[in-house]
Amino acid sequence: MKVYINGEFFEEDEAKISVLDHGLLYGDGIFEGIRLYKKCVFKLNEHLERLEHSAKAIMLELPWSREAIAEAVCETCRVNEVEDVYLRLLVTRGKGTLGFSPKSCSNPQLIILSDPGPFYSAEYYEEGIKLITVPTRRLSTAALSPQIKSLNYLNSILGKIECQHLGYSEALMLNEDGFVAECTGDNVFIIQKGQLLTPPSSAGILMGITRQTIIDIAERLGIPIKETPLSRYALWNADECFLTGTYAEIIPVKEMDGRTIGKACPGPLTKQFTEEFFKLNSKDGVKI
Ligand code: PXG
Repeated sequence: MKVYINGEFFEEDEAKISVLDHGLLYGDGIFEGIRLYKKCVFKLNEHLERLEHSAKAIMLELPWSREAIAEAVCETCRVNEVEDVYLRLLVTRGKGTLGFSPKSCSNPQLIILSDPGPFYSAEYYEEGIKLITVPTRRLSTAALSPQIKSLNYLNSILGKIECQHLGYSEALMLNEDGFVAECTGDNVFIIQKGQLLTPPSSAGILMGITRQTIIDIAERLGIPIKETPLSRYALWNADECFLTGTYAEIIPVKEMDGRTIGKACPGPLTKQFTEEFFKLNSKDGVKI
């Protein structure tokens, strides 16, 4: 893999940043996970808009235009000669002195990594995944906006560690009020009596780009969609449940806290959303 750093490409072992970069020292930076499908960067504009919003929230002035970042993403795909890949784009605060103040940092680093996969096991997509609720709650929105895709993912990492400790591979995380928020890196949907339900932004979730894609598909297909607070009880008794994320794509959920979900996994609407999602993938984006 050739790694992009501020306009240059490096072999993986040669790609380096300073140990005084505040991205490393304090998780002071932001990122996006982006997917290339058949030489088309899916929803690139949406990802770059979200990156700009994260940057604004942490008062990190991006010294590159959206067009320049888009070109860097496409160039990374071309240089790596890939057609389908997962891209991770990071912006660190840059090298500074010790101490939290970002004032000592003047040179943000734009880094683009690419990962050809394989990603999750095929079994998850064919048979569904088992979820378990973990004790660690999502961070309070009053403490840190979940919209900021920051380089500090310890909240999600703790969720991951806890579910793995219990023998599961993915965790359902609740918000402070005990309502369903999301998984460690994926949004959650259920289907109940033909209606698609997902937690609202006020549940303290990242407004996923895949989540929005599913909402758009539902609206187009005339499937009723509601963003509403969900309890664990609602998930246990759902007809269908699935997770969405750039990395995960769409993963059906077969079991939640030991309760089998619905009658078959993947359920019929989950299958339909998955088909529609893959029809869009190589269309709704930017050709490299
Ligand atoms: N929630 C959280 C907390 C996330 O980090 C999603 C939902 C899904 O959002 P999108 O926009 O992708 O539909 C995410 C996505 C990585 C990585 O290593 C990043 C995510 C998930 C898994 C891995 O780059 N973020």
